[in-house]
Amino acid sequence: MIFEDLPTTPTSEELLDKAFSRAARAGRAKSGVEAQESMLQTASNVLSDNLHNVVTAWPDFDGEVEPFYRELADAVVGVDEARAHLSEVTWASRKTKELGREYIGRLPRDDADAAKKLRKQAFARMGSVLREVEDDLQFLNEARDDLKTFPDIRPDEPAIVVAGYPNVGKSSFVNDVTNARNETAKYPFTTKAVRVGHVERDHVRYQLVDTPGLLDRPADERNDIEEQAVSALTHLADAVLFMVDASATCGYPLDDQLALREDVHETFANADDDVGFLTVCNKSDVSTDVEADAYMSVETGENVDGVLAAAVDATGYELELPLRD
Ligand SMILES: Nc1nc2c(ncn2[C@@H]2O[C@H](COP(=O)(O)OP(=O)(O)O)[C@@H](O)[C@H]2O)c(=O)[nH]1
Ligand SMILES: [Mg+2]
Repeated sequence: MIFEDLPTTPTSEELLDKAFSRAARAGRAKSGVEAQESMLQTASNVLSDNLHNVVTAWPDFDGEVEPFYRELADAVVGVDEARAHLSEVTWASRKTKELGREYIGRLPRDDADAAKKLRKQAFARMGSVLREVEDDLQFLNEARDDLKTFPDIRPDEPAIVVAGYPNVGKSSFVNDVTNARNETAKYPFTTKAVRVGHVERDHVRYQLVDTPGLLDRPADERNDIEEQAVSALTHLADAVLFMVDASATCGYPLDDQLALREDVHETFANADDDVGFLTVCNKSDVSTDVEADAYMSVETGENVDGVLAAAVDATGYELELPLRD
């Protein structure tokens, strides 16, 4: 996952502590004007390099970040906002470097007291530069904490997104056919865990993505962030498996379930007219009283494999493989 390796962002306070304590150590190794010069050089390097590293730790949102993750990142932290904060930090990195150069150039050759005064002045100015980017560093650190919690979904592997009202059996299905139990992660904007399970067919690894809190209720009940997250999912999905419970023991009338199906179908079809769409009636042990592409019971195991095979088919992924008859 592209945001997994983002390091913690240091605070202004931490950076200044680090820079000034290293500078003090460097100063103690020398004397007179040289000591002041060494302190200036050290503080300027530590600040400038660390600020630069904060910026380079972030991926390029236009180049390296897959549309799915980019849109999710945009929903959660705001890509333009993150960019603006990063460019402030770039400014601070340059500024602390420049201040070091400027003050080293102004140091007198033989007046240690005057040199010390200038060095202190430079440190004070570096301190104000760091205070100016305090909020930017804090924003980036919080953004990093949010982005790190993204579920590990692989944009390069075909994905089957599982949708449908709560309690129709989505998680039961994903758990049953995959090894999903241990692969859950929370989106920062929902308290519910996203389940991603994997299953291999003909040497291709398929992902089954269960998205509680997003595709289990009508679109008009989603907030902006959830809406954008759904849009991010449309970049990812090769097929949608829409699950209904004709028995309505899930607690939602069948009519509502079918209305949600139209919602979800429209959302995904509008984004990508190649996306496969499969309506599956689960709980066939209780009721099959609905028109669907397939019927199964995760409870009894009836036709679960058939549904998985149909979902894999619906991704159309095999057809894209080269060297296939
Ligand atoms: N009778 C019956 N119950 C099922 C079946 N599949 C799942 N359930 C039950 O339905 C409930 C909700 O299942 P869950 O997988 O959590 O639904 P989700 O909210 O859509 O993820 C659980 O109590 C399951 O045991 C089925 O095929 N038949
Ligand atoms: Mg569930």
